[in-house]
Amino acid sequence: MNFTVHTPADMGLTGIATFAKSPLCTDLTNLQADIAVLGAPCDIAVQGKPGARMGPRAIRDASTGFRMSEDGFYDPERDDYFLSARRWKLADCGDADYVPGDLAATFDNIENAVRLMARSGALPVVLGGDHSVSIPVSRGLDEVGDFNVIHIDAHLDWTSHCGDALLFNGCPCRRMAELPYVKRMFHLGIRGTGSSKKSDYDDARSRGDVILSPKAMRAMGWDQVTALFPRGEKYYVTIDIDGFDAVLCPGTGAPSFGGLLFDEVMALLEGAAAAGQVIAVDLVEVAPPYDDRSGTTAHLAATTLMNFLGYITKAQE
Ligand SMILES: [Mn+2]
Repeated sequence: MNFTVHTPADMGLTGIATFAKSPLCTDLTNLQADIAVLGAPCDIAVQGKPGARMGPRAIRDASTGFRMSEDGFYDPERDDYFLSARRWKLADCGDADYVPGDLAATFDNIENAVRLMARSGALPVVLGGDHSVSIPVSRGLDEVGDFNVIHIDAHLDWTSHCGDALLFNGCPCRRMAELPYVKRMFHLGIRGTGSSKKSDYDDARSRGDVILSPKAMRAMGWDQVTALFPRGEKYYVTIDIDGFDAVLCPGTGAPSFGGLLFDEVMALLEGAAAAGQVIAVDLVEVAPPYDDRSGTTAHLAATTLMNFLGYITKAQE
C-alpha cells in the first residue's frame, strides 16, 4: 500500500480477502501460477439444506490467516518449511459465475475455468459450492490424461438420479465414473445411512473402487490405507467437508457423526500427495449459515487446503 507509513502491512485482517492473500488473476488465458484457486459458489443442486454457495467467500476469509511468506510455514513436528513464496506461486482466480436458476450454464462456467487452469499448468483448487460442482470440475480435467479419484466424504455420492435429474449433489461420483478417463476411486470416510442404495455400493465396487469407513481405516492403520493408492499415477482429490466428524464441521448441509478427525484426514492427504501427481483438488459443502459463530467449518476448510497444498508441493521439492 503506498499510503502505509508503518509496517508490517497486509496482515490477515487487512486488505482484500483473496485465498491466503494471494494475487488475484481473473484472466485464465494468461495465468502464471503453480496453484490456482477458483470459487464455485453454486448450491442449486443441493438435495437438503442450501448455503454452500456462500462457502468460497467464508473459506477465503478464513484463509487470510495463512498469508504466504518468502520462507514459508514452519512445521515444528517435521522441522521443515512448507509453501515458500520464493518457490511456489499461488493465485486466486476469483469465482466461476453462478447463473441463477441455470445449473447447466453454471456448470459450463466451472468446467471452462478448470480446463483453462489445468491447461496453464497450474493445479486447480476449487472451493465449493455443493458437491455437484465436482461434476463440472471432473469434466474440465479432460485434457490431463487418466486419473484416479480420492474422495473423502461421509456419503458415497453414487445415486444414479433424483427423479429425472442427473445432476445434483448426491451423484458426483457416479457421473465421474461415467467419464472414460476416470480410473479407480477411493471413497474414504463413508458411513451412516446416506442417500446411496446397496446397489450403488455394489456398482462402485464392481468397477474396482475402494470404499472404507473411518472405523475400517482405523483398524487398518493409515499407512496401510494410503499404501492402497497406486504409485506414480494422477489423482483428483475431492473433499466433502462432511467427511470430517460432525463435531468439527457444524457448517454443512448434511453433517454426520462417527467421522474422520483432523489428523486422520491429514494422513490421507499426505499419503495422496506422496503416492503420485495431484492434478486437481476441490473442497465442497461448507455452508456458512449453519456454522458456529467462530467460523469453525470455514477455518477447518482453509486449514485443510493449506496443509494439503503444503504436502503436494513438498512432495515435488
Ligand atoms: Mn459429498
